[in-house]
Amino acid sequence: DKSSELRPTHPLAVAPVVAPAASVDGFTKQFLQNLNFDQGVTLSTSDVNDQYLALAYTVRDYLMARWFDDRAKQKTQQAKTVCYLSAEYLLGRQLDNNLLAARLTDIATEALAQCGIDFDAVRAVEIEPGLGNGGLGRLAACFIDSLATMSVPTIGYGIRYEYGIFRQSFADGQQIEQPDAWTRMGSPWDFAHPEAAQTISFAGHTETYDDEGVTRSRWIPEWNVLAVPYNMMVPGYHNGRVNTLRLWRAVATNAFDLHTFNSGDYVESVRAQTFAENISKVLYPEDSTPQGKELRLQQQYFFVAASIADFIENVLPDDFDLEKLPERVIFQLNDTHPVIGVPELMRVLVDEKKLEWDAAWAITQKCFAYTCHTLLPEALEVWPVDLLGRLLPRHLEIIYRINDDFLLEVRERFGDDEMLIRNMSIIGEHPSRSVRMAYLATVAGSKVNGVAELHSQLLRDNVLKDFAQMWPDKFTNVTNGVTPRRFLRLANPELSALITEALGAGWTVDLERLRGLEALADDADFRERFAAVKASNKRRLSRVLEARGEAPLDDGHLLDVMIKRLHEYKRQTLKVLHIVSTYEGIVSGRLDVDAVQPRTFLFGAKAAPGYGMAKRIIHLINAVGDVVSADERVQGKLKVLYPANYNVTLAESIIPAADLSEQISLAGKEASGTGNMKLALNGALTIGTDDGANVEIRKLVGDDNFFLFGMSEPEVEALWAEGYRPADFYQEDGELRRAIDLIASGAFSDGDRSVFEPLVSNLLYDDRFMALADFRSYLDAQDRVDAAYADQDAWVRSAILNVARSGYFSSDRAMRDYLDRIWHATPIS
Ligand code: 6GP
Repeated sequence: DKSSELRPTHPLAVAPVVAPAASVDGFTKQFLQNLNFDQGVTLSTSDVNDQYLALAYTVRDYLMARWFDDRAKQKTQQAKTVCYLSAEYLLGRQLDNNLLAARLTDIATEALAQCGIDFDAVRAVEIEPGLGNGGLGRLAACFIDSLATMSVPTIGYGIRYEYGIFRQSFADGQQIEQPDAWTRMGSPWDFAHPEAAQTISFAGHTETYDDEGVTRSRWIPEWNVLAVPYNMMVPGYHNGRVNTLRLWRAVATNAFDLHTFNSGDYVESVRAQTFAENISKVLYPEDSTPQGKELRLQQQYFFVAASIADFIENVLPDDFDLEKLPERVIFQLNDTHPVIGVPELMRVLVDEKKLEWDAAWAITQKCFAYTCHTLLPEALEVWPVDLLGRLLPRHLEIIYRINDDFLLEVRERFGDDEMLIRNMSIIGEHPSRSVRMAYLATVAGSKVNGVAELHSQLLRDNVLKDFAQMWPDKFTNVTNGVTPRRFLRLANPELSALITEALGAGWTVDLERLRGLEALADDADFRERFAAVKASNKRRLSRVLEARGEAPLDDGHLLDVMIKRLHEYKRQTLKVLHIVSTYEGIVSGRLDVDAVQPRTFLFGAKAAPGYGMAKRIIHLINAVGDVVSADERVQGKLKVLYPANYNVTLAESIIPAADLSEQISLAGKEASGTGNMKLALNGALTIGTDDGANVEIRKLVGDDNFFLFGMSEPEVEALWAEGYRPADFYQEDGELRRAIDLIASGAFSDGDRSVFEPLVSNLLYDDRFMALADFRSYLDAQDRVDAAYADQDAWVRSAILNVARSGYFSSDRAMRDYLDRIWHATPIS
């Protein structure tokens, strides 16, 4: 038989794949080979992008053998796999992270030097894959890093958007968006597998049929698209493990629209293909405020259906008994975006695998868990019933059935309380019939978690109150975390070296060890070295800014940073009011300019392109910055910097340099925040409200090392209930009045009062996020900041204590909490 003839016999063909020698010579050889044979250039004819790509291929070559092993194990092992379903992964640059994980940084540095190549120039050409908007996407990236580092079998599933989050620039201070063609110069970190594509269907109708005496449903779809997987390596830190991030790209099936084609309109029939490929074309740039567009639902179903099919068909062994599915997988729903996976798994189990409904539902409920990342009511996704029914008719039927069964259960438990039934129904009736995805996720999920203690409590008390009463044990909290590899070890090499010298190297995977720094906070020599690192990081940031054509940083300035998406609830406007008020104080003579603490206010933020108010706030920040930075009366004491296109890469330069971290959302609105953790971990002190994870940061670092201000969440509620009138605060506070009047007067818009009028009247007559109510308290806290900064020794001590006490905010700890409380999975060797 022919198959025996074709068995491999060559020794190399049957040997396991091995990595190249981990030496400078081995690395150099591999690198030059990749330059020659993959890039098709010699060293002398190569340009910096060739060098970057060849270097990336070389790093891959070292990780490859372990990746093969770990993927093979996934089939044979009995361990449970975490399938993280997320529409966003905000990965940041890969090169340095992967070198670090594979212990290749020093070898690569030496190898490139021996090739006469400037490593920093090579690093600089990498375009980060910006496949996410903000916190939710970056969290997913931190989580998969931690899971790999902890040797937990994991597949991250998502979408390979052709265009990630837009590139931001400013024209006359206003945001301009440009498409982010991140793969334009090559994408060396992912591997396309068109042969492993899944066919994903849409639209059409459903019908019932007789299946040997059983009436079953089936879906007759109208059109298909191929989901082509792109695999990326997710290397663990120094543990040899390589997990997989599998991102799906939409490609048209080769089934042309035959009717159009035969009618002779070739061009029209090709257009049908581009229609299908639109699905993975672009990341929706909305953050915390979904638009409810049909294409978005297509994206969600597309990646979730492909992922579930992939896991069942390709990751599980053949003939796997699906009753045992919960032993082998947990699908973690990163917010509501992947929740359509719930009816999809039901459809697969009931329609395709022919399981009984009840058995399928029991399996499904154990296979999903849901993380909520917001509290804003407008951020909870709902899909109009007619839209969902048109695109996914069978799924709508399944959702109705899930809802019927669920409401029956509610009646059994709580009686015929029609109000309660209406409030809890997965189908909302007002303003029009729609599917409430958060409710579907809550009903289906084995667990529901918020992302900080306060947030989880508010979910239980408000947003999902009825559900929490029905199923108290379903609800839990896992406070977010950030990866110490990227956000301390890579972003802050000098502080990392100082910490390693003091505590040994183990802190990178056991961040609680930073506690050991507490004792050193009282050591004058250590404080001096810590301060020297901060100063050096400021110089580094200054060089980065200059290279981008921005103003450099001034010596002796307190660096005050607010980096996060532009959103009204985050209250960048409150920050602007502080700046304008200080400026107004100087120019009016109320403040003695010689006594003012020099400060640089640094903003980094993108606004959703359709979010008018957020874009006006960007304009205001830039306008205020131009005037304040240039006014001679200020004598250079206040500078405002707003580098365009804030992203992960820029964050890695800003965070280590920051002195003060602005976390000033209205209490009860920021689910957690993770920038707050990164900044504290790098020795910035926080000025913040009692919101999100700030609450936990303050508890851990101590009141003396945190500047708390503003209303608490219950106080916010009370003021709303009483009737909030922002104009009253304006009338009563002279400084606030003068700051707002200055903006209204046209002082920042060449005398044109109309430019910021909508913003001013919004503050005075609406102010949903109560900036005016917290203004006085905020300014008082800023005075405390200035006073504290004047005592540098005490400030540095506080900064060290912030680092020492932030170990809890490692995403490794967060992953342990998920494993224990939600996933019931364990690391494997
Ligand atoms: C964000 C939350 O706003 C932020 O507070 C949190 O730290 C982060 O998620 C990670 O949990 N939410 C989003 O980015 C979002 O799109 C729907 O929520």
